[in-house]
Amino acid sequence: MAVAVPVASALLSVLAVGACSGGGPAGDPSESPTTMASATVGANGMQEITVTGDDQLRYEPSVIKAKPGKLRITLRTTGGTPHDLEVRPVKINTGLVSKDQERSIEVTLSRGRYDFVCTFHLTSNMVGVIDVS
Ligand SMILES: [Cu+2]
Repeated sequence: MAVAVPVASALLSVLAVGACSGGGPAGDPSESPTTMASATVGANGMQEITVTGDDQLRYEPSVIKAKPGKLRITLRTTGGTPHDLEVRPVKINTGLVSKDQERSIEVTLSRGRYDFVCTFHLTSNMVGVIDVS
């Protein structure tokens, strides 16, 4: 029983507050370069990865390689545009992360590919993938 759902649900109320953005033009749909990084294993045996979100509405890395098991994902926002990070199939969300802040979530994943998205910038294709193998 190592599921981190309570943390995520506690953060959802924060999300609802910031959900109404201006909805301006989506900007240029320039091809977002795909960057890849592997999760590292911390002293406690848990896999960890830090993902940044920037003002170009991109995640870095956008592809996370991990092994099956527990993975801690930390989202750090580097620009003035706040972001969140939601692992789609399991609906675990960091909540809104403002400039120079970071928040972590823990997910337990088996083999497969899992989409993660910024729920605020989904239409700008701010997405990534966790590749568990
Ligand atoms: Cu975003």
